[in-house]
Amino acid sequence: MSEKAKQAIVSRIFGAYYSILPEPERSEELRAVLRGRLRLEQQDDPKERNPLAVGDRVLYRMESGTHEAIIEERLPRDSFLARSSPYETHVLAANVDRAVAVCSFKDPAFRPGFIDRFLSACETGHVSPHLAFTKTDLLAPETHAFASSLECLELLRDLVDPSAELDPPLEDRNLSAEDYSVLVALNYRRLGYKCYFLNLLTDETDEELDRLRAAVQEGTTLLTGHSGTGKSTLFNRLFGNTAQRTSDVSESTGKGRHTTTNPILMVLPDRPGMVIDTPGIKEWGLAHLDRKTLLESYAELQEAAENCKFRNCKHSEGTRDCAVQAILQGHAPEILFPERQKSLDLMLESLKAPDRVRKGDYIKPTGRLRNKG
Ligand SMILES: Nc1nc2c(ncn2[C@@H]2O[C@H](COP(=O)(O)OP(=O)(O)O)[C@@H](O)[C@H]2O)c(=O)[nH]1
Ligand SMILES: [Mg+2]
Ligand SMILES: [Zn+2]
Repeated sequence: MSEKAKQAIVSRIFGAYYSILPEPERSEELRAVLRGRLRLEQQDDPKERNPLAVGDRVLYRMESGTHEAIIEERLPRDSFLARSSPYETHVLAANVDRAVAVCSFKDPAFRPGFIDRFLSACETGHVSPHLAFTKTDLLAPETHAFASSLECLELLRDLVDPSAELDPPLEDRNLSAEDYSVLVALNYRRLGYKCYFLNLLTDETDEELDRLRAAVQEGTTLLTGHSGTGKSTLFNRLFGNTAQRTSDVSESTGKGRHTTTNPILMVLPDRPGMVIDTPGIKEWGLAHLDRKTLLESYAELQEAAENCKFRNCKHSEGTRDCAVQAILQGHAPEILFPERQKSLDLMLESLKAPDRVRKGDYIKPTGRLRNKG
């Protein structure tokens, strides 16, 4: 073991062993295990499911006389994307530059709560979020008309204005569920998030798709979203079939057949970028965040949090003259969009009573943790 340790990227996790891609070639995967004590030494968060995540940069040596690598050290993370329950934190990936949430307007249904949790996870993990809204072709012609109507524009403005009196009120407007989904989606664009409205089934050239493709050329991009929203279809539209799925270590050993819930890192030939594909994710819990961090992950509250005159303010309910509370209480020139406020209320409630699991919380503890009691 006199050889110098070399650097690699974790590309897949199979419980106790890993696939790693040696740098800088990133061509052939090695099967790797952890040096014995690494698990104990390197966890930032004791609830972390695994000491390593896909995308982690590691130092390794080859075990003499074998083809197995031994991971000796995890290098510091630039960014990470995590979801959590009160019992476990699952770091989906580390060192990602951006994450794309793929959200369909229909089949499966549009879920703004998921988007808001995704955005807060990106914000707190230093990952740049992108929102790909798919299946626009399934929207009714009336909804397409609503999306470009003056009424829609006015709603985007008035729903965040506490002094505006909606006439008629929202309930009396005959907005379909689809219309409302589009309104909610357009609000993310209003907030400055990078949004793409896509019909992935047409071959016609599409400016939105080209924009997204340009955004993912370099660096590492994670794709996520519920099952069936169009992630695989989007992947193929962006990269064709040229992307090389890294060799599947599980097939050669027969183990790890039940690891489909884990993300996979892929290198893109002819391009500098890498893509991390995640399986369909049902829930995105944020139990690893505290209340202040969660509030400050909201783009609409960040400026107020910075300008809040109290140092280290927790923005607690009842704090008089707190700039964040002023927005939440409706005393600021601009308030939260109703659906954003609803998501925030639900997330704050989850943090207050962590043992009561709600819809939207990520609850599934692993067998390992369950056995520990
Ligand atoms: N109508 C419509 N169907 C789509 C669109 N994108 C994907 N689909 C279909 O939705 C289904 C699920 O897509 P898939 O890419 O497998 O979703 P994944 O589970 O997120 O990977 C497939 O039948 C796709 O053909 C779209 O923009 N419009
Ligand atoms: Mg898929
Ligand atoms: Zn404050």
